[in-house]
Amino acid sequence: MAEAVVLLDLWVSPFGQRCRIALAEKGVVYEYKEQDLSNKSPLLLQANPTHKKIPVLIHDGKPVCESLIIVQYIDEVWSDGAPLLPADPYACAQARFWGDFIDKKLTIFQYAFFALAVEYIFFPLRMLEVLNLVNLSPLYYCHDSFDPNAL
Ligand SMILES: N[C@@H](CCC(=O)N[C@@H](CS)C(=O)NCC(=O)O)C(=O)O
Repeated sequence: MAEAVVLLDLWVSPFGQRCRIALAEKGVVYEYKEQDLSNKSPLLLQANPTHKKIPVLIHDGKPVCESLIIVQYIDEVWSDGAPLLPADPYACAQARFWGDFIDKKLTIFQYAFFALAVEYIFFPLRMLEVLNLVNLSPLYYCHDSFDPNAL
């Protein structure tokens, strides 16, 4: 029977992308299960009760959490494919250093980008809310009950 491999993931996640690249490099066939992080599934909560985060690789019913650990696990389990990390210990340490660097530094920019994007999307609504408070809202002036003589 073929091994069951499931990836709990979210398309935009850089951590998930890391695991998808590793699985693709090794040619592993797996089931992709997109997760809604605003309403976490019982499967995600059960598979990663400590952090409750994606990605989670479930291999034959056993969950593996944390993207760098998942990548290492993929490399070790599907060892017949080309290795993901260099054989030379020093080169391997360098590769791990950059993986860790990305976790600590680059992802901060990604989070900041999304936070800013959300700010920009909601900016017009926030502006209307503030203008409404001081009766300057265009919505207020377009309202049926607006009577300029009453000013
Ligand atoms: N260190 C973790 C980070 C995983 C992570 O931050 N995942 C985010 C999505 S990109 C998540 O699941 N967030 C949900 C939450 O924080 O509740 C890894 O490398 O797998």
